[in-house]
Amino acid sequence: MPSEINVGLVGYKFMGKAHSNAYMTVDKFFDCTARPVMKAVCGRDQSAVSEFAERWGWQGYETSWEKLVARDDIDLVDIGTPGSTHAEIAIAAAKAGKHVFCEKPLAMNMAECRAMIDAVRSAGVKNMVNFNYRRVPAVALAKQMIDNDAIGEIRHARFTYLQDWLVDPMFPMNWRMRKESAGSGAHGDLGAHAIDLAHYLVGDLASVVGQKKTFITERPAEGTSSGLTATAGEGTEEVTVDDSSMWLAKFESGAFGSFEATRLAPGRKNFNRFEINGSKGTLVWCFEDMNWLEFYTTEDTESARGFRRILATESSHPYVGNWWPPGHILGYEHGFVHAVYDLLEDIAHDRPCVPDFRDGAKCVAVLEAVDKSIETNAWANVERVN
Ligand code: SOE
Repeated sequence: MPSEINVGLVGYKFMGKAHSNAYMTVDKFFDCTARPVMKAVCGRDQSAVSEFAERWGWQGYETSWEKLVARDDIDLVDIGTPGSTHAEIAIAAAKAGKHVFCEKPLAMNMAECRAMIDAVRSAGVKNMVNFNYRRVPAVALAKQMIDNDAIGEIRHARFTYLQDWLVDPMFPMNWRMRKESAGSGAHGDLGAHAIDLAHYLVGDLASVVGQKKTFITERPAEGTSSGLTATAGEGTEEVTVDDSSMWLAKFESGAFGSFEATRLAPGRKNFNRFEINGSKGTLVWCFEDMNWLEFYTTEDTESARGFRRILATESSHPYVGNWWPPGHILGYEHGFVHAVYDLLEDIAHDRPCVPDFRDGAKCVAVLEAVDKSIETNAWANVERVN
């Protein structure tokens, strides 16, 4: 069993920071069987990536991902770059015998997903897609409660992911608004999280019908951009992805689902919310109040029935015992630490990762089914992924 896992990270912007923070922190709070060694971070701009490496505790840096992937001293390649680059890097990493951790959505389309799955399976390497919201303690608690039959048979599940950072038409272009780099807009960026939570909590989606729309079709050209901030350059550029998507779904179980993803909901910053109604109870969670889980059960005495709010910060709640005393709440970054902890343990103990590339592909299959339903103006079945 390895006592160390050497990591190479590709990408050093928003996700690069979230992942770097996770590697820096994980073995301080969690007893890792194999601790991560932050070998090298990779980016094209030498001065920016070297500064990032220094600041975030990477031993070194590379300016070509091909070089990073070929290095003998890297065990795990972590991909935190735009979606259009995931397949090429992941396939090369797997062929070089590296374990692969990849940001969501896994790839631009199902053809890329299938090639990525083939590559990791033939190489026999561990693979995980980063759906960080699964690792929020209140969400993992919801999963435990559903598995323990707390809400009974699920009938309705509503997933809403709303942001407002593009509501200003003067917000400049960046890679997230170009089809060739992002694949889709709110649909894939936010909808992917909603779909993954649906798969995790409710089960597989079977068929869908929906709409996508680009309300703001032109924006100031890109000057500089990082994360969700940007400055304008000269002129304007056409937006080639949706800024909103809305769709209905049927789960394999027979439950109904509704999904909404938008970057145009004023006041909603990172409003990733679900409400799941079962035959004897309801669970509600929203990331903007991420430590709380709401629970209603018909098993309470009738006169005392009502939603209770569970503060998921007790040491008995998933992941929490490793952090602070009860009530000392957790934040966005902790989900990434939990994901990295699970990944490192799975590698160390040679067991499958969850969610893996197959789960990432199942999510892309749903995104594509919604696109198909838009093209055909009808319900579309979700492709099965083996
Ligand atoms: C931007 O919309 C974004 O950073 C997404 O890319 C992330 O996946 C989500 O967690 C927060 O919003």
